[in-house]
Amino acid sequence: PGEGDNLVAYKGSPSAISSEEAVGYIDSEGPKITQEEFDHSKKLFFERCAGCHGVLRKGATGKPLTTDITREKGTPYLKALITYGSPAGMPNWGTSGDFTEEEIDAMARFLQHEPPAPPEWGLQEMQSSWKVLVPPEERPSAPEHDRNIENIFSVTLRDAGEVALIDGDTYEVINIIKTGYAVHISRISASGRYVFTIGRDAKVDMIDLWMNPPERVAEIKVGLEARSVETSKYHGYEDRLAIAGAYWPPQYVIMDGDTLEPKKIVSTRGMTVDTQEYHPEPRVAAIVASHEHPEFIVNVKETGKVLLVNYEDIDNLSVTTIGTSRYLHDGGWDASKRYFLTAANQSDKIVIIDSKERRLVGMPDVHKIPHPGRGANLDDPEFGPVWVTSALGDDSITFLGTDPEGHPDNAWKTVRVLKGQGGGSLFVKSHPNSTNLWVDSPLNPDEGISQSVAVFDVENLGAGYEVLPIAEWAELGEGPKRVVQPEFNRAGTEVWFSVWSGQDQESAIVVVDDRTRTLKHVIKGENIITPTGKFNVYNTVNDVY
Ligand code: DHE
Repeated sequence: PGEGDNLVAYKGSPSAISSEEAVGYIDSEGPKITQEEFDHSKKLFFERCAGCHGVLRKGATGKPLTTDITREKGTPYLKALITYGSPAGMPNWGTSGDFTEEEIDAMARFLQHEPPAPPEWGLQEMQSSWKVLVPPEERPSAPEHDRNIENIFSVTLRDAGEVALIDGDTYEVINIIKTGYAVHISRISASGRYVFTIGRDAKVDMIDLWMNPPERVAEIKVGLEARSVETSKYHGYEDRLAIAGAYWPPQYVIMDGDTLEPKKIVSTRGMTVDTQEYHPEPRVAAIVASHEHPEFIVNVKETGKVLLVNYEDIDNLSVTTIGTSRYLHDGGWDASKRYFLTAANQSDKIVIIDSKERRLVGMPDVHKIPHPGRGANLDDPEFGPVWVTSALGDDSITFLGTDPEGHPDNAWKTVRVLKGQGGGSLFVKSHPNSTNLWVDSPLNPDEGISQSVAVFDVENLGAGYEVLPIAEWAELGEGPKRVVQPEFNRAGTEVWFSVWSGQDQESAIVVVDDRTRTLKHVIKGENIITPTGKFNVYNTVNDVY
């Protein structure tokens, strides 16, 4: 039993690390394998397996595959697992036709040899990849165009290695910008001027929205593989610093906010929170900028630690380390922007950090594999302010109380669980000016569910949800057409969805009128290739969701 193409597209995304960079040897303890089989298995491992099992196979979303374990399991067991997958989430690489029988046989033996390791990436490598394309003194001193910058959207064009900057007032594509490979997120500097993108290949690009058209002004590669970037937002530090977190090597780097010059690199290798044993590959997941202190809040996935990295004096760096739970992934602020809520996905918990007092305030259990994105903040008619997450593993949509002052009995507890269309949900979204809660389900194996969204009326949550056939509205040809990631416009009157198809197929962005829940506009065309994440300038700067 496999999980369908949608989940494989998510979990089995190729690592940006080229397998040739990873050095490993056939060792005498492992079963017989030819050099050719070893090299091909190494390539397949980086392409399909490293994302879940980790480059060093210490495990995360996928089980650990270190040689003490794989040698005990043996070749026949490993072959069966790779062929048929498992109910725990391992894809069925054999019966799906992705891997041949020979590839599976070689992979089962490869896994019983020590894992090949990719190279490190320190200051020297960062400095040689760093380019200031337009120095600060040559940049405009005021916007060179009269577009409404606060309503521009930065849209990931995943498989094209680009972002599209789209005018949210006119739906015009302002510019398409070459970036790193498969940009994961865009974040915007506190002034709203600069967009920072992070490629899967750990390339950060910095775009100046004041230029006409907006263009890149600096770039740097902070590692071999990464997912997160953020910029300083604390009062007095606006636009001063940027930070990027890497999957490989496991580290974060603090950079100059004007030029991306690397200033301080910090490794995240260390002990796990629970068993307190050394982990060689604790990947950096979500990063947000604190509004309470001059700090970045950094999620370290495999060790289960949240770091509050104080950037006041980076030569004497002070970091508050909060032990939470494994494996930290994505998250966002509550409506007051004091509490950071983040998913520990494999523990089925939401970790809640008080950024003002710098401590853990709660770790409520939620349903299977929470995946909030940045989450959604609502005013629940019965329970007051709540933060919402959906889930990958089942159809639950969980509401957590976030108002310790006005509603102390509900704070940091699950107050309500709604049933959505099904599992495979990645993102929820709302807006202070909206009474709707939008829930996607792009990874659900049922096409009807992955190509539509559910919308709940916050004032009448008992009434269930309405389903909107977003992909159908886009009027596209063949393709998976997964509907992913709701994002509001500046005014909170429209919600934008990506219809994410294959690289050679037609995709689109569908704009829905939030109040009437009807189609307002479709943005498509040859240059809208595999859109996924969308980041509205105002909402991203101000953490409105
Ligand atoms: Fe994401 C956020 C990691 C697959 C689209 N994703 C994040 C964050 C992390 C992460 C750590 C939080 C960043 C932050 O806030 O600083 N994502 C990973 C993975 O490790 C994973 C599971 C597998 C992989 O190999 O990348 C993965 N993610 C995907 C996809 O397949 C998605 C759907 C399409 C794509 O573009 O690759 C995808 N991830 C997104 C989006 C966000 C995100 C759109 C930001 C959501 C937001 O609203 O903030």
